[in-house]
Amino acid sequence: MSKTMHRILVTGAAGQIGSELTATLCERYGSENVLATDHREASASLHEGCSFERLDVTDKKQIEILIDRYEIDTVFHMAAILSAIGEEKPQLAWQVNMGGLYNVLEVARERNLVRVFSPSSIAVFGPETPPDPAPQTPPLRPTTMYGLTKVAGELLGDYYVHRFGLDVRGVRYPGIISSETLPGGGTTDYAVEVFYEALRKKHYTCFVREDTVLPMMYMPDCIQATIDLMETDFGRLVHHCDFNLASMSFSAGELAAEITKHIPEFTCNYKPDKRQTIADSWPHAIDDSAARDEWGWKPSYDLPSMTEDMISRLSKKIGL
Ligand code: AKB
Repeated sequence: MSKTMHRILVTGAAGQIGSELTATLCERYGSENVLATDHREASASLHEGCSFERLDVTDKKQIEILIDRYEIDTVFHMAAILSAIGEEKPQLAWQVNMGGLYNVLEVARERNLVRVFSPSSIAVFGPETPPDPAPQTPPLRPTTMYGLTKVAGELLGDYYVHRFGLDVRGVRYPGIISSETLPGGGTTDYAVEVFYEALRKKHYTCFVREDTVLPMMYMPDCIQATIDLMETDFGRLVHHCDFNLASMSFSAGELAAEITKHIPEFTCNYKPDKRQTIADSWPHAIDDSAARDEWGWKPSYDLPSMTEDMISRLSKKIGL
């Protein structure tokens, strides 16, 4: 049997996934048991209920102090520099993604924590990966700094499992589509931006080609997967830090066409920029049979149901 998570620290809690994950963890484990942290000041809604502290994950001492002060036993380590910013600032991406993860794992090892979640990404794949679908264990040769840090992060997490007996787990997130917090600095950000622009301006200029197909997932499925994996009994797991995770795959043009069903005036044009090269290096679809077999992963949303829900939530949020 796995040990139970009681006192949880979330890094990157003001980010796209971190903010919604923190809210769900508060509901599930009690907000008095969740500590949200981020390198920037978080919005007031994130503070509601749970404690918030500023945390720079590249500073190990700061992590140690918070883990001791709040008697933390579990870390969801969501802080990272994503693919597009990672190409603009590769040195920073290495420092935050590798340095931050190493610090978290070391503090977790030294204090014998119950569990660490260390997210990975479809960015671990590269142009040599079979794209339709990407298998669970192909040779991993990414061409971005972000992808490279995610491959090293998966290997490092698995090393801590086997060498030190630390319970570290992670999934390879596809592009995540969400209505609460905007993504920042990723290649798949167009799949969120398009909704805001469709509602506000009835037009979007997309930074990847119309025929660009990438694996995507709606936030409720993303949160469900994260929590399901973390609550699975350790004994069921063969993989640890590198689970492929799939939900839906569509082209930028197919997404625009789906939005047009709800907003008939919406138009989209395509002006690929340097993020196209990153998108072209990633697979179109993902084989997630290991996640399905080992911990029962099953997504709930597809392109039509995600689009309908996004439009309904964003219309309320932006007051339309
Ligand atoms: C990005 O685009 O960099 C991220 C990811 C797929 O990990 N959304």
